[in-house]
Amino acid sequence: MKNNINLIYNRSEIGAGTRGSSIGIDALLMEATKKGSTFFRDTPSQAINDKNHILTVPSNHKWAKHIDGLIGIYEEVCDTVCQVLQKENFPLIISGDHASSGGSVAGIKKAFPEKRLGLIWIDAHADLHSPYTSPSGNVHGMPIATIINEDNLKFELDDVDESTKIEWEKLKNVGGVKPKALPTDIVFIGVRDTEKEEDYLIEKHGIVNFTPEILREKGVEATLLEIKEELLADCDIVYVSFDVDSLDSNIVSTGTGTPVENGLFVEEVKKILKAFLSWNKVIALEVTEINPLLDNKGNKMAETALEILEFALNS
Ligand SMILES: [Mn+2]
Repeated sequence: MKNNINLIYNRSEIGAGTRGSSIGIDALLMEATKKGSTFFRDTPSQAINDKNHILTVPSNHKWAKHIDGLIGIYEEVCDTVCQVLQKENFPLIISGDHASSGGSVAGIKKAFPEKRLGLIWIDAHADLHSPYTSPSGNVHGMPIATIINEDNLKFELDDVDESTKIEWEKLKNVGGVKPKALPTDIVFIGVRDTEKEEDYLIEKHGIVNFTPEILREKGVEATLLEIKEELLADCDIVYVSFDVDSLDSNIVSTGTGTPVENGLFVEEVKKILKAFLSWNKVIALEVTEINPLLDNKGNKMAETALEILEFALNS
């Protein structure tokens, strides 16, 4: 457990393909109030200025929708995360869509440019697309590409116009360091819904992916040990990103932008997050992609995220 947490709410949902994840943050806070949880009440917090108003106008950037707005979001998230870290506090970022995490990592790298940064990505997806390979143009599928500076031009499918190319370079440059992490310093947990362009990068860079099956075969404890003692042993600091779509959509709910079945169990994620929050190398956590508008079971995804967080945060 970290005792110096500073909450950062990023209600931007401009990287997502479907609207509603901005409300995910308030669904979580509402649930906490209802359950009598005092964590959010008692923890210092600040909010990023979202730019969700731009979503009423169609984007000019077909293969990186609203990337012009996202650059500002990345910059503000970057500066906020950096300031929290410089005060020796622990940023807990609760974000609408997962594009946010590129800004979070930029902020970590801005605060610690000399440190080797590892990433633990708990997600159904690999988030490795670029505007050149994305099937949708939704930037929440691209944050790792911004972090490792990977365009994957070998699989160039999309006809990306010059202005989008310029904005994409700007997005990757936020925080002033490029790349922000090495692909070999990324560990996936729960990734099970990828495209062939991403599979190529996973193989090319040798990114280790603990799918739900592999996690169960190895066991949670052994997996955690392998991550800490082997895979990320040479990293100085570690960022953990928890996309709620890593959870099994049949067991939990469809309350997230891109729900995927056959995912992680709630008990597994509880144990994983609790273990990482007690690891001194872990310096920031992000929780993202709760979308109550898509939830088939009321507010189940926000309730579940609260249950996981409460468990992980209490020592
Ligand atoms: Mn994601």
